[in-house]
Amino acid sequence: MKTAFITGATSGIGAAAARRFVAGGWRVIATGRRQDRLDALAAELGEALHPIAFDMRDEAAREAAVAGLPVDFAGVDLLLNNAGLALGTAPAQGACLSDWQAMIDTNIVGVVAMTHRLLPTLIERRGAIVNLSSVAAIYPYTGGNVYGGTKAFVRQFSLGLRSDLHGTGVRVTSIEPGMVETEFTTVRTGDRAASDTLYAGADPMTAEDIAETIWWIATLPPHLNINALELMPVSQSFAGFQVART
Ligand code: NDP
Ligand code: 8X3
Repeated sequence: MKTAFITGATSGIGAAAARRFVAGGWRVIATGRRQDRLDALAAELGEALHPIAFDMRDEAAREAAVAGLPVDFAGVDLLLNNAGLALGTAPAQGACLSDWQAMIDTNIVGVVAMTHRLLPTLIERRGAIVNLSSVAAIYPYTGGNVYGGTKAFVRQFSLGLRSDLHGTGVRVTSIEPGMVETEFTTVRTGDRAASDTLYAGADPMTAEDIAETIWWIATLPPHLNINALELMPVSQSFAGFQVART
């Protein structure tokens, strides 16, 4: 039986992935800060799920979470670095520095630290790392500033890991979705009413769409590696440059 370590499994893509991997016969370690969400997921998915509530930004908590894994869950075959957030929609000149720090600490430091901690077991088991980047890594937009920067880091870190892990059999993938309907938009705007309008009427992708894609990547034959995968809903595409005139 294989084991997936999924960060940010209390909602959205992470919760959908936890359900998908348990349905596929895997054990899942599910993490996030909200204990009540993890309790509900554990009640739903049973013994195949091992929930651990901790803040990804807390170094001691990260270490305790991994060091305290029960023996059945200690060998990790897949690390899904999914926990992440976007805070604020303001341009840089109106942004809050603490929001920027929270995104860097979660989206970059958390991903790097979890990867570093789990690399020995992933190498031993010829496992896989799937990192949640974003289209924001590639296409800049107003208000995307630090969020886009963190996701560009995740993409490049993933490609760099591919090089470093050459010959180990460990697979690494950067997934780069566009709009997915999750609690992400609520966190970003801090306001449900505003978030309802962010993707409203746009027919965004669902968390299940992304979970199914992650499952597909994880269950490909072991000689195949998806390096990077960009996905958008049909309703989303690109626009041009902006020009300021005097
Ligand atoms: P959600 O807000 O639904 O889920 C985010 C998850 O991250 C939650 O489980 C949350 O758990 C966890 N998380 C956030 N901060 C922390 C922290 N400090 N410590 C531990 N866990 C944390 O959003 P999504 O499912 O959409 O987001 C998942 C990933 O997908 C993110 O990395 C996001 O950037 C990326 N993404 C999302 C897109 C979208 O349109 N939705 C598009 C492209 C990429 P808790 O709050 O319980 O701690
Ligand atoms: C965020 C995706 O399309 O809202 O990661 O910029 S999008």
